[in-house]
Amino acid sequence: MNSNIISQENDLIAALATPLGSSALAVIRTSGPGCIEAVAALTDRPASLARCPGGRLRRAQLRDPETGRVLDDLMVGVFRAPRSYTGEDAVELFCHGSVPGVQEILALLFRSGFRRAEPGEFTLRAFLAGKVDLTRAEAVQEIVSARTARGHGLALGRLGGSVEAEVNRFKDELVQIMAGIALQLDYPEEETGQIPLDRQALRHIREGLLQLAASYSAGKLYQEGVVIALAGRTNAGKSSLFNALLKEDRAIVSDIPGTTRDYIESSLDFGGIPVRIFDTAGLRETGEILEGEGIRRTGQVLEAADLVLYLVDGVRGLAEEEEDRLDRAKASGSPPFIPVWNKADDRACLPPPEGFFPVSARTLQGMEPLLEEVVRRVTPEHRCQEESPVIDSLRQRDLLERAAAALQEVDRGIQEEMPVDAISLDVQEAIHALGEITGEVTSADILDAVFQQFCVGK
Ligand SMILES: Nc1nc2c(ncn2[C@@H]2O[C@H](COP(=O)(O)OP(=O)(O)OP(=O)(O)O)[C@@H](O)[C@H]2O)c(=O)[nH]1
Ligand SMILES: [Mg+2]
Repeated sequence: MNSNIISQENDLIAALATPLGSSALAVIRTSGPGCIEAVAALTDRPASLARCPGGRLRRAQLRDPETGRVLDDLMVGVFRAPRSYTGEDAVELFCHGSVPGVQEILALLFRSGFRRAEPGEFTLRAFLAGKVDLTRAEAVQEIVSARTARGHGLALGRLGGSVEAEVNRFKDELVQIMAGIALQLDYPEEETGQIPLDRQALRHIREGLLQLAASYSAGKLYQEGVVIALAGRTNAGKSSLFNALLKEDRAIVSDIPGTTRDYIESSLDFGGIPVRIFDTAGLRETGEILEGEGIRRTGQVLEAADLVLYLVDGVRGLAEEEEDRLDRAKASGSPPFIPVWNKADDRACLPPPEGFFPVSARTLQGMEPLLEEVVRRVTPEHRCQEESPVIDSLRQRDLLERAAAALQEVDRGIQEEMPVDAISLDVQEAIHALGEITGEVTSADILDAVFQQFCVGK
């Protein structure tokens, strides 16, 4: 558990920063005052390592001081406070990526005064040392868990301080307004003749806050992605389209109806959006038990999907029960679907009904407009421009909304000509919420909640 890690700062921590498995290299991270000497004492060159300037790499042998046994021949990266990730003295061990080797080195460190680092503890220390604000600290984990290049790029922007800068800009404006109010409160008898609260400016800030809050849906989209399912009657060409989208021969295609019995899942990158795509069993009334089970599972996949591509075999045309099914789905809006008219390459293909996208899973004709429609449908209203920051933290979104709600109260207060000191409380509430986003004001509970989501070694 992460609780109390704040009170434990300054002790020596260590953790594996790379996945445990066979690899060329593994990186073990350590941090804490005195950690350079502590690691140096476990090597064949304790004195020279202990004197090593920060930002240098040294080759050394790691030895168990009790037995003298060599555990690894490795590179030691030395960082001196405050010029390290955590702001403390820190050592990174670049050792061979052997599972038992890494475990032995960690065990040696834990016998030698180091404690196993909690998830996110290195970044927590960086935050407590004032090296990063909370939005940048959160971005570290968001980078690690990014699933597409676009998601990665957005998180990298946040690490660069895009969200911090935006939030601070709003906060500074509010602090200015607050200063004006304070002046008014200090000299109430002096009629300055000015309205101390610029309603227009406040509304502008509120809109900006809401816009940043709304970018969460885009941030979440690029980070968590969407589920797309292919559905339709047997032989409509779902598996063929699935393979065409994946550009690999993944699902079995045949002209025997009921080829796909269970759903098949794969991952794709659609314009930077991570997509989990499902090929499902064809829908039809069936007496066969196995196929019935497949259709039942198809139902589950369709319920969970963010978007369904509903395929119709354009040569066979729409079945009556199919028309009903689509009408019902359209009326209820659930699940959201795009109707697709497949086999457009076939001479016998009928003209597609209104609203259908004609494609051929075989020749790939019509695929581009279909894919554009898919991206359009899964992209939220908030079209994020390349430059504007996008948030990916529910915590940040809630606080932005809280600040915006407080500003709405301010606006109402002005409208109702409430006393300035009452109004100022809401301005303060908005400032406080923004301060919580960057971690300027924060509690141990909040930090626990944020850093618990991290990987160990980050
Ligand atoms: N001409 C033509 N034939 C296609 C196209 N797409 C699929 N087919 C053929 O249609 C038949 C069924 O294709 P599948 O992809 O297996 O269809 P499915 O919807 O997955 O079928 P089930 O798994 O049985 O539900 C196969 O013979 C495919 O070669 C297309 O775009 N054009
Ligand atoms: Mg199939």
